[in-house]
Amino acid sequence: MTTFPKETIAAVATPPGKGGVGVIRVSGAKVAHVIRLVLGKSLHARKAHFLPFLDQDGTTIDSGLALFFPAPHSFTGEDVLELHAHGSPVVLDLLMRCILSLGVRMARPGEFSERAFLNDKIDLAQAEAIADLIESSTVQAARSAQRSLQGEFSKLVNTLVEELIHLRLYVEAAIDFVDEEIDFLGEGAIHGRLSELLLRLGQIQRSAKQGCVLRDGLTVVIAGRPNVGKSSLLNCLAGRETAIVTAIAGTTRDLLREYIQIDGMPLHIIDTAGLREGADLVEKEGIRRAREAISHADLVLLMVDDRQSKNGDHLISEWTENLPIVRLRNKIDLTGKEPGMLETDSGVEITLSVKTGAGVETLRQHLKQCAGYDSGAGDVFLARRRHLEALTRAREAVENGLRQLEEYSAPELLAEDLRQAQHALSEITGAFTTEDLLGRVFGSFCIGK
Ligand SMILES: Nc1nc2c(ncn2[C@@H]2O[C@H](COP(=O)(O)OP(=O)(O)OP(=O)(O)O)[C@@H](O)[C@H]2O)c(=O)[nH]1
Ligand SMILES: [Mg+2]
Repeated sequence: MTTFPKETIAAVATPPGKGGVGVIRVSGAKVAHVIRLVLGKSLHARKAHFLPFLDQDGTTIDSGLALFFPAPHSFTGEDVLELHAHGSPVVLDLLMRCILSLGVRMARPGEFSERAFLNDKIDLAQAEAIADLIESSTVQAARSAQRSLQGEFSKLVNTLVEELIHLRLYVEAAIDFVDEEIDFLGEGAIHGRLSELLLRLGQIQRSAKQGCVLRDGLTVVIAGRPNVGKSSLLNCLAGRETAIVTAIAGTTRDLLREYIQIDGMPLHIIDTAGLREGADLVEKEGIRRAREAISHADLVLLMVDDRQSKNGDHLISEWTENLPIVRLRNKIDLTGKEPGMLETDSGVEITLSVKTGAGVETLRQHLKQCAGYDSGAGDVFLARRRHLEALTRAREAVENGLRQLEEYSAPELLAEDLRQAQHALSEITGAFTTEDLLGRVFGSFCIGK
């Protein structure tokens, strides 16, 4: 675990720029010293004081509210001072300079949250939820982040960790008392508990997956031959004329990005240059970029003109192995086909007309389904890919353990799998961490958090 931080840190906690109020936060052992010198008097715990803020020669920099939260009852668990000044960058700069001259150093990004974590005020998933709440771009994302921040996600994970600890004790007892008459492992009880554990892991995984989509959004790339209606679809989904649409093949050359929401689910949609041979230099570059965008997509909408018989797969098949593809047959207003969705051998195919709008709603609903998103689901908590990965590792370990038990009756191997599963889950809440993981988590925060 990281060494206990000794230095006192300070940062402006409000966003850069001008505003009604600007807040400076100070945390650490030197807070009392800062209070004495900047405020000239002592403060009552957790009471708002309206006071002048003084610089070293006693001149008033500004007046405002000062709040003192003595350790351990503060956000970081250390002594914390908050100064609420006027939101002027100059005033805040002067105040910061004054505080930093008292042996306090500038906080690194996320350092307040990191200290809160190191002092056991919050766990790692909650610390991440703070950053996610601040960054959230939809109401649903904010609500889910709040749920994680209040510890709902951690509570679920901790219950599973407890169960794993019990199971490990049980299995290890069975190994130690192998000669006893009672056959612990043969009873079927352990089998049932493992299956139950897998079920619950699966539920959390589903919920976390939704949380991940809510946080990061799905990246959807529209690809296909020139002139099939890709840019028209982008405009239609975005609800505005972002892309130029003409009857000339090769209209789009650059990648065009739009950020949209479908019933609260964030989507990054990318329109690309039509794929074809023999294009000019500019279009060739566009096609190269299109291919790159496709290879990084979460989902590809592969569009063809319904008047053409081919499904367009040959255009992208070389570099889209394992990539989810939804096939779109556009311009059905010209062929008279009915709008709708079809399950084919190669996946889902949606017939639509971007021009008349027929079938577009089917596509929108299908995109939600692809992301596993349910706007009515109440118990989603915001999650990160890191959490999903840990949940997957835990699940694989338990599955493997169950197999060891069923196929080889090998309790030693099961015990090791259970240990690994516990380890993976504990990484989510930070009960097991490495310096590297902490650096990655807190380094992505903004200053003052
Ligand atoms: N009839 C009909 N025309 C459509 C439909 N969708 C798009 N179009 C027309 O098809 C032509 C090409 O549309 P775009 O959206 O520019 O096609 P694109 O795939 O982006 O083309 P490139 O950028 O050249 O690759 C335009 O004239 C559109 O108005 C549709 O559903 N029905
Ligand atoms: Mg286009």
